[in-house]
Amino acid sequence: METSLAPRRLLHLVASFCTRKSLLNSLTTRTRLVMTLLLFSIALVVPAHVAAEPPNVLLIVSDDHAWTDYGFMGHPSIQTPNIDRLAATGLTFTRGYVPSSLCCPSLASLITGRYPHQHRVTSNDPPLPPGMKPQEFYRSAAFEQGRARMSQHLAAATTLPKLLGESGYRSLQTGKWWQGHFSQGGFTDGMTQGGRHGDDGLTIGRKTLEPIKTFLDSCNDSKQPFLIWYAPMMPHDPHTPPDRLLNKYNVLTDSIHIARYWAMIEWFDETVGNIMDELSQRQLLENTIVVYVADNGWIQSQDNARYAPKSKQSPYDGGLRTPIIVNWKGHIEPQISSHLAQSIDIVPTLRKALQLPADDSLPGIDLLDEKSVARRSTIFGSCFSHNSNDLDDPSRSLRWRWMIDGNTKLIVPNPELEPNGSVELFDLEQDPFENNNLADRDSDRLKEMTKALDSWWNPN
Ligand SMILES: [Ca+2]
Repeated sequence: METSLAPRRLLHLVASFCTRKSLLNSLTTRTRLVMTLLLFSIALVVPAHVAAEPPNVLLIVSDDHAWTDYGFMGHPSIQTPNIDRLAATGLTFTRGYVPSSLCCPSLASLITGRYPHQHRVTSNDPPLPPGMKPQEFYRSAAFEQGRARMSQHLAAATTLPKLLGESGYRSLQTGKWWQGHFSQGGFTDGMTQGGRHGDDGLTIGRKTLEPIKTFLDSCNDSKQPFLIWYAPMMPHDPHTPPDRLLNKYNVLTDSIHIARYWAMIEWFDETVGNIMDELSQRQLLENTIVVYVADNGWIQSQDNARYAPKSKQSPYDGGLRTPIIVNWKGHIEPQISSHLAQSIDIVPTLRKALQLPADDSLPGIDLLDEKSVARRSTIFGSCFSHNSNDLDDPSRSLRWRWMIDGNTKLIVPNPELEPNGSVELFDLEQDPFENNNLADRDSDRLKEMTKALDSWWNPN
């Protein structure tokens, strides 16, 4: 990339050559005609809004990883030196959030910049027919038809790969991907052939990083800017870390389940380091925007391999909160920010950084715009059932809506799906693990925030 002649620079060189008067006079009419045609043909293939050296994008998406479980977030045992370095040298939001604490809707929001009720990919799977067991369901026609409908919803929203493809980018899908063949998300290259949540793509990170290296070689050959979607199923279960890492953590905790989860995180961190080294060796760091986010949280149970309450699938911070990092060497001032950020901000942030036209219909903001970030004090989201109840009507699968205003969080259950749920209000500064429900003690605040939540999205 660094040594190649980008199309726009080539266009500039030909144009300046053609307009030198003395040179023009010395050329034959035929040569001048050929050069004019060359100039015209290059102008046709270079989109007008692409900068001289369009930056590349690397999206790193951790899977089932709690906001507390990083070195730089203060965890006493887990070591994540590579993500720590990304955080220390980038713009890092320690209070980032995904709108939904489940993989599929969270990834769909990340790649479209829209809330689940807007893109309508609200759940991991289509409706489960009554009496059918999950393993039978995954092989059924009902499952295939449902997935196809979900993919139609995603295709109707503009995805980041599709958007960048219009500007001459190539894009590689690796790891988690729920919406059929990778091309359905607008990727030009990819690993997933259409299996439930990634099939062949799920080997990335755990077994190999070769597809990423091959893709970088290929983009270098074709002189095209790129987007890489690195969403390995890590630290997501199965928690099968290498023995060398498991042994390291096994002596730090009494729970083998916790040791496995901690070791998975460091294993994932190593792969992040490998990819960053690859970019560095290719001298691509100064022209690559690296974005980091987790798709949802995970609190490891002490005594079994599952997750504890108040994490994945829940409306609590253990499921929703994640650090968000935007790192662009030489272009973004390193900073740790305690302002709120959301995964739906990533698309508008990249649109601005890549000099693409803004889309006013997107609900997120540009995270590189300090004033916008400081001005916004409220964020919103919603959590839905694992299997959808209605693929076209998000309200039928809704479990909870939530919002944060400053440090106050409101959670409102949907009585139809959560008949035993209650409205909850927390002070996240005093009570970051949401143990003390203040809803009965602060009715004014509750009323004010409920009104704001209903203005955002009221499904009734
Ligand atoms: Ca996940």
